[in-house]
Amino acid sequence: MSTAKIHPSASALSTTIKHLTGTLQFSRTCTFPPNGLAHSRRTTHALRIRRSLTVSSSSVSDPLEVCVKASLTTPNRLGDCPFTQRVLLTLEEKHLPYDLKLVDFSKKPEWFLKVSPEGKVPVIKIDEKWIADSDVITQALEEKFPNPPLGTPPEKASVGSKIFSTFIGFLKSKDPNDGTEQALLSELVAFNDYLKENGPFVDGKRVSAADLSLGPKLYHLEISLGHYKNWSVPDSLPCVKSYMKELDTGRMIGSGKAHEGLYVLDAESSSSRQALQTIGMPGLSLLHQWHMRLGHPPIFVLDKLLPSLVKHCDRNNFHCDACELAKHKHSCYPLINKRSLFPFMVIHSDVWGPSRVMSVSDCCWFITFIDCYSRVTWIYMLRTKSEVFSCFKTFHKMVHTQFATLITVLRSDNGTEYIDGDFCAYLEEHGIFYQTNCIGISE
Ligand SMILES: N[C@@H](CCC(=O)N[C@@H](CS)C(=O)NCC(=O)O)C(=O)O
Repeated sequence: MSTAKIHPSASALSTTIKHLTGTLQFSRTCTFPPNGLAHSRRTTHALRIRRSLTVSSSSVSDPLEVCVKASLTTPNRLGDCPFTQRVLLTLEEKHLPYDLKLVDFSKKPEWFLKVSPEGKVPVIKIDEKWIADSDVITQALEEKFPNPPLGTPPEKASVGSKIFSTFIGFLKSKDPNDGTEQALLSELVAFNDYLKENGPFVDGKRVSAADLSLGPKLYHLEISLGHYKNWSVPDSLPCVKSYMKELDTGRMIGSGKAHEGLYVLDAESSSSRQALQTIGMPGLSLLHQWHMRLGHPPIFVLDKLLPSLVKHCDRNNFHCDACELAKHKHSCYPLINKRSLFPFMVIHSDVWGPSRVMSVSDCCWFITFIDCYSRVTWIYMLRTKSEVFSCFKTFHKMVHTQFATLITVLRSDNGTEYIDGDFCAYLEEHGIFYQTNCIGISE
């Protein structure tokens, strides 16, 4: 049996790192798509670090320039590099503006190789000097911008420090029995035990540089191992799991135990009660509120789920605007009251059927021709839909003979019956334009 934790989707006092799309200007938000894992089932998940804001007394007027790896799959997006994420999180945490310089790793430009001879990211420009390596960068940022302080006490600095190297070992291993998985697990178990005693963060209640380094690495670990090895951090390590979540979304508001594929909430615990709370809507019946909470099931389903509530409800008076609107194919068109300039200039046509009841002449379809100028309507009964073309020819001849005029436009709803076979050729031959609107729409 495993445990799931439930987290709120947003926290009011939060800094979110989201991807910068379009212009690559400083923003308080930028995301970390798992670059190179375009087919991962978790590619849409982005690393988000949300915590209470601290007020920084340091200030820089110009954004700091940071070279980062560009996504290999999506133009103008940040690629996946936990070292870069560590630096960006540090900048965010210290409220320092920055400018991202995306580097195309498939063709590293000359200017980049000049500032980073090893060709590695991240690289940052501080006091007109380019500095490489996330360890050196975060140290330099701490010295130059000490507030808020992010330093980790020396005795805690090595907590979790072997997780990344053992993860790489397991990721690269081809032999499932070579002990690399066990090595990673041992590191994660040790980290779980540490958090249980000292957490929720490495330095207790305070986020420190160690978390900003470890968080992106754990995120990278989850995405890569999930994608390449279908492996995830086991449920038996709840402190590591909530640490990752804590860095991702903020508070935990409830927990549930996995049971036969479902996470069952303990309704008695106060945190779960909070998670289960829904907002009551004054003016709406209880049944309607449950209808909305449960995803708008039909009344007969509600009857099975909540018989005592449905029993007291007048079924005929149970209406839900959202359900009705969801069934509408399209909204109404505004009346424009436009008509053609002379009779038979535009003919609107539509086919209807098949009718369940045959006519006395064995027809179950009909076609309408409406003159746009006069709104006079001709209806022809059809035995099959394939008679549409011959019927139109009959109508066309009738117009020509009886009214001594020409049809210039035939308009229908894009139904295939009007473009099949020789129909198009016939229209072309007689100089009739064929115009369409959306299928299923007669307006
Ligand atoms: N120790 C460096 C490691 C930086 C690193 O390995 N960066 C990778 C990207 S995640 C890189 O730039 N590799 C060069 C390449 O792939 O060509 C740090 O902490 O910044």
